[in-house]
Amino acid sequence: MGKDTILNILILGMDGYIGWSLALHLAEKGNRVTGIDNFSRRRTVEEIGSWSATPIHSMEKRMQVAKANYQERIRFHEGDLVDYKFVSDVIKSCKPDAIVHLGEQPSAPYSMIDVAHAVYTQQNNVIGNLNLLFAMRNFSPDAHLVKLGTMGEYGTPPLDIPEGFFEVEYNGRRANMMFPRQPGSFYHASKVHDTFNIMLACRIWGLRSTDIMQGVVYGTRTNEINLSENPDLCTRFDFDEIFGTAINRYTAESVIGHSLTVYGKGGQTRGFLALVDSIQCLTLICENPPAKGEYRVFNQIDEVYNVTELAEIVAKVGRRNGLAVEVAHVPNPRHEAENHHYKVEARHLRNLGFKPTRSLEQEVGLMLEDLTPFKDRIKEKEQVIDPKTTWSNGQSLEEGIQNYSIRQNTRTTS
Ligand code: NAD
Ligand code: USQ
Repeated sequence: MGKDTILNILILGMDGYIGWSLALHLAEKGNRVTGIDNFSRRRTVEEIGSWSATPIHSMEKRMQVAKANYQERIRFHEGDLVDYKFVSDVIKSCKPDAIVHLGEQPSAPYSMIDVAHAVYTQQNNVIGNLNLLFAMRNFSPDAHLVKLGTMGEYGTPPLDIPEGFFEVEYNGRRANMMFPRQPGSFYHASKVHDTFNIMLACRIWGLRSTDIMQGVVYGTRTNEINLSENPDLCTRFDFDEIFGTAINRYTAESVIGHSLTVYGKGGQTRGFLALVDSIQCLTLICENPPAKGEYRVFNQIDEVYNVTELAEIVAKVGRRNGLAVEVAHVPNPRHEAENHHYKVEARHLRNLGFKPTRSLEQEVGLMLEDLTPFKDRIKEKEQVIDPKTTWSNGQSLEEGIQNYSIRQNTRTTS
């Protein structure tokens, strides 16, 4: 299998930030793409009183626009991974070569709001993934599971972080063992539970999987998505304290003149990856599957910075573009190390041919350009920017969701 092979690819979570971008790219390359989603991301963002800075279309409209380019090479089914019958029916009808599993609740702060949000996150993620593993065993045992885990599975240990496994010596014996996982939120913990379930399924059923420890993704553009050329195809872009991630939030903050929100001392260090490169890596992984029964782990990151350095880069690019940008240190709502060792091995993807498309600084310039037309949309929701969800005492968000219940049936276009 290589880069010219046409694949039948099932994307779980196709309506999301990465899922929609990936679907367009894989279809553009000539693959047959089937997507599923239950639109929970649209509902949870609405629940916390926010919306995507980029106005995204309903899935009906998205499919109309995509089909004009890709015809029957792209399809969509609405449904929930927590429903085993739905998952198995889709797998039976799609007969995928690869299944890219992005369909989980992806926010650490959301999982820390209170017991309902923690339980929802782990039920949704762990049970959805378990249903998938059983459906693969029963109906598609040769397919390649490309699973989105997170660098946060490892936490911030005082050792260099290898790609999944490391050699360890204990009481005079040496072995290649799984590197310890130390997740920092109930969301990150859900990914660790998935890791164990996938490893077990590969070992006992002979499934094949690439478990991706991905760093924080940022950006507005891919090869197929350019807001000024084809706004109808844009993917979502969140900037609120719950669903927005560090660089995406800093760029949205810059555009409306809100101080950049560095949490605490700001020495928290992470690996970052542009959206266009997340798509490049996922495509390479689909094109290069592991052997049957193999469970492999790839660390998927590009540049490594601490969150103060990042804010300074965004501020520098913003000022160059005429924006008045200030960096602020706000009290850290999370319970996390603010100064720590962080050195990550990430060779596998580069060995497969991954080459970063642009530097982080160049990407930030494009993001500011893309977000400026949506300044008013960001400004209208400015109240969701400053952090209110804390890790330590499990308090709920101050406003908006005290009477929380997970709404399963409301569909919105936020
Ligand atoms: P996203 O929320 O935009 O996309 C996930 C999609 O899955 C959403 O459209 C959601 O509606 C859908 N979904 C969730 N639960 C579902 C279920 N039970 N059934 C059907 N659909 C369901 O998130 P994203 O930022 O695109 O992230 C995709 C994946 O990558 C997630 O698993 C996330 O944990 C992981 N990840 C993201 C980042 C990042 O920075 N964005 C970094 C590392 C890992
Ligand atoms: N941070 C700030 N200011 C902000 C937002 C975040 O200083 O305005 C800090 C956080 O305290 C944290 C770091 O930036 O130390 C990263 O936070 P984040 O919100 O950008 O990312 P995180 O919560 O870790 O989650 C995101 C995605 C998640 C993915 C993870 C990859 O939402 O789906 O799993 O990135 S990783 O961080 O490598 O685990």
